[in-house]
This record gives sequence, structure tokens and C-alpha cells, in this order.
Amino acid sequence: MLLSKDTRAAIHGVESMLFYWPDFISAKESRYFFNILLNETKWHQEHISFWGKSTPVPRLTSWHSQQNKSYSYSGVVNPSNSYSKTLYQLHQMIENLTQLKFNSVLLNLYRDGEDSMGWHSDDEVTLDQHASIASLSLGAARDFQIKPKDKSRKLSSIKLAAGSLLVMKSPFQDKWLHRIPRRKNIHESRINLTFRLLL
Ligand SMILES: O=C(O)CCC(=O)C(=O)O
Repeated sequence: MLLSKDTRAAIHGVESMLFYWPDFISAKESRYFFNILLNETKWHQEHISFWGKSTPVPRLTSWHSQQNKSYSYSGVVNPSNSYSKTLYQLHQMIENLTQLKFNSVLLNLYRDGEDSMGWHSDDEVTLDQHASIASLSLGAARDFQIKPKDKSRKLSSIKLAAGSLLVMKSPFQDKWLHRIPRRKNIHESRINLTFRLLL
């Protein structure tokens, strides 16, 4: 991975696993990509089954794979959509900066602060376990909270600003959980793209 332009997240214990570029793209570019993705994406709301009851996931999603592969997590199967020109452009920019390889991307739309993502790690067996995940944020800044699976530390938080890139490097998913908590005072939308390497 290229380290010259990175700003390491100052969080004790994850210095070698989390890398944060606050200004991966400018505020203007961030608005430009946000508007295109908001309008061109076929957003849908997944449902997960909880104690036999179907519950809507509190955000909208869209899964895109260069290999036309679906992606399953928490019992949800995400059928594959193709890459648009914009997704391809962002994918290339991220691969060029990080020198990492990806073949798919999950888009999340948090319509406002009521939308969220619960504690989890991206450790599905269909993902390359040694590969990194690159997470691009557009729109409203949101807190990204992490805590170690072995409960050795309290949770820590990073504000993911518009235009920022966060890279989660192995073994982060083995050892840590992350989430985007609900924030009632946030009224703007956020789009997050996590570029992944599916096996
Ligand atoms: O929205 C984010 O920044 C986190 C996304 C995430 O954790 C995921 O897609 O698995």
C-alpha cells in the first residue's frame, strides 16, 4: 500500500490496520459524485429476518460486481448490478492511490441520521480474507465507531468526512467490529461506497 499520502487514524491499536485520507477527493468532487450516484443508482431497502420477523434495514443499498457475482450477508442476498462509468472512475482512482485490487463495491445510502449500520465485521467467507476494504464517503459526515472483538478496549470513533477514504486492512475484520450509529441531529444524506475483493 502507498503510505506517502495517508493520515493514520490516531486510534490506539489499529495504527497498522486503518488508514484514513481526509481529502481523497475535494468537496466539489464529492458533491459531483454524490449527485450522480444518488440519481443513477437503483437503491433498494433490504429486509433481514429477526426472530422470524422481517425487519427493514435502516438504509438503502446497491451491490455492483465486475464479475457479476451476488453478495450475501446477514441472510440477505444482494444480486449483482453492473458498474457504471462513475463507479469505474472511482474504482480506478482508489486502486491507483492505494495500489490495492478490488472487483466489487457495495453502496449504502443513509437518507439522514435516522439511518445507520449496526455492529459487524466484513468477514464473509466469500470475501478474500487477506484483502483490504476501501471505504469512500460522500455527503454528510458520520461517525464510524470501532471496538475490539476481545473487549480489551472501549469503543473509539472516527468522523468520516465527505471526500474521505478509509482503508481497512487485514486483520482488522478478524479483530474489530465497526458500525455507523444513528444520529438524530443529522438531516442530510450520506453515500458510502465500500470497494471489496470477492473471491
Ligand atoms: O457506511 C460506512 O462507512 C460503513 C459501511 C460498512 O460498514 C459496510 O458496508 O459494511
